[in-house]
Order: sequence, then structure tokens, then C-alpha cells
Amino acid sequence: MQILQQIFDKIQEYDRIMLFRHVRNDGDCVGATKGLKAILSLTWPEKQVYLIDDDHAEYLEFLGEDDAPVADELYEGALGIVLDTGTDARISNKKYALCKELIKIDHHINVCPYGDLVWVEEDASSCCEMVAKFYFAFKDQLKINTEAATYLYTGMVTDSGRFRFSSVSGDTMRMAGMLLDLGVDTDVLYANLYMQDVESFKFKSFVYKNMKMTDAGVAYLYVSRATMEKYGLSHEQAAAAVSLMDSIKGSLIWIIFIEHETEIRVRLRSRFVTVNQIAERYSGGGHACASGATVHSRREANKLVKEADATLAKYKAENEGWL
Ligand SMILES: [Mn+2]
Repeated sequence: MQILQQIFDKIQEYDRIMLFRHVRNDGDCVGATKGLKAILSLTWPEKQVYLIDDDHAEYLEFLGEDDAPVADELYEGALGIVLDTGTDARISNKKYALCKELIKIDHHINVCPYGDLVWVEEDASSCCEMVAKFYFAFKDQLKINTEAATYLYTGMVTDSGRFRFSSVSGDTMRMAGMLLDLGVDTDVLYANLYMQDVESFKFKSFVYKNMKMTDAGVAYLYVSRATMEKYGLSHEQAAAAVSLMDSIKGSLIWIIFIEHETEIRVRLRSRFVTVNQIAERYSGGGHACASGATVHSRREANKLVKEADATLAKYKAENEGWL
């Protein structure tokens, strides 16, 4: 592909390269930036390659720290490469704007094609898969090691739900296979990614014990501020528990209500059935199968559940093949 060659040539041209990723770090943006940094540093030890970001996610700390901040002058005249970041507004380190030229490498919908060179593959399961593809396209000229392969493999695993999502293609598995051949230790990786504190299992047990099911099969849970306090959870951590209800047989809609100081935030998730029209009636919206909304009382929450129940009952009556 021509764009890969253009990116390779551009990297060769520069002595200093700054890597960027999105706010609210995830495994893919961290893996892609760390993986590419390792590949570039191994291949061209004489080049300065920096990865500087204030943001960090606790669960990815095992991948190691980024570089310490440097003076603005070092950004000027450098090549910036932004990974896994759909829009320039989401770039975490705002100093990307100081770079002389910018490359965008991403797999989100390309509504905002910022940068001088843009390589976007909307079908790719992760940005790490794209970096792996870049490496293997130039493997005679680029160097990699087990550590770099592990960074890339990490992002491939986390962004694809452990290779479960429909975005996973034959290419995804071929790239993953070639990375495994470089010595990725998946036992250590999965232990780092998926082991949890005993408290979080206690909260899980709370979720399954206290969630309710409507007649049509809407699973829902109300999390009060007292509950969050009891389990030491942030609003965000509590809201993430919606995914614990994502694979209950017969339940195609699952909803979590999180009590905030002055309102109740709602996360609606579904399989096959569209739920954003429900969210829109409660000052929210979002994707067909993943939406957010806000209600102001338990009564209003129950009303939303009733509407979801009616939506699901109608769906089940009119469709076959759901599980
Ligand atoms: Mn990603």
C-alpha cells in the first residue's frame, strides 16, 4: 500500500519523532504507541523517539512508564505520529500541534482526517493490528523484539474483546499469530490484564444478586451512592458493571442506573434491538446498541425500564433467531 511506504519514508526523513495517543488511555492506544516507539528505537537507535503523555490508566501500569516531559523546542521540527485517535480534539498531549508534520494512524471512523499523512482503516480491529501490519510490511528493514510484540498484542487483545468482536478478521489472527511467534507470554499478559482485587468480585456478586429481570427479559440494576461507597467505587467503575449483564440468555437489553448527586445516569446496552430511541426520550442518545440517558427519580427509572421492556417484547414478537 502506498500510504505505508509514504509513512515509512517520512519516518526515515526525521531525526526526532513524537508519538501521541488519545485521552482516557486504553490498551490499544498505549500498546500502539509503545509498540511503535520500540520498533522505531530498535531500528534507528540514532533517532530520538519520545512518547509523552500526562494521562495514564492504572490497569495498564504493567506496560511501564512513558517518557518524562521535554522542552517545547523538541516538538518543533519533529515528526508527530498520532495513533488510535479519531479526532484531533481527543489527542491527549496537546503539544502535538507544535510538530512540523503530523501522521494519523487510526481505525476509528475518519470524520476528522487531521494530519499531513492519514492512514485510516475503519475495518481494522485495533490500531495495534495496523502497527503490526506496518511492521510486517517492512520487516526486512524494521527491527522488533518480544517486548514490542507484547505491546502490540496487548492492544489487539483489549480492543477486540479477546478476539471476540466482529471486527476480528483473518488478517487480525494472522498478525496476532506472527506476534505470538516473536515470544509474547500470554500467561503473564492475561494475568496482568484480568486478575482483579477480591473487592471487585464482591461487587460482582452484588450485581448478580441485585439485578432484576422484566418479563420480556430486560436486565437492570440500580446502584445507589451508598452501594458505591460500600464497595469503594467511582461512578465510572460502577457504570462499567453494565457489561456484567451482557450475556444473559433471553436478555437482549441490559441497563444500569448510577445514582449521582443530583441525577441518575443510565447506561443502556443491547444485542440486536435498537435502544437509542429510548435514551433519546430521557435526555440522552448514542449508538443503536449502546446509549446513555439521565433520569431524576426512581419512578422515572422504572418508567424507562417499562419502555425498554415493551420495546423488547415487541422485538421478540416480530423477530426470530435471537438468543
Ligand atoms: Mn483502538
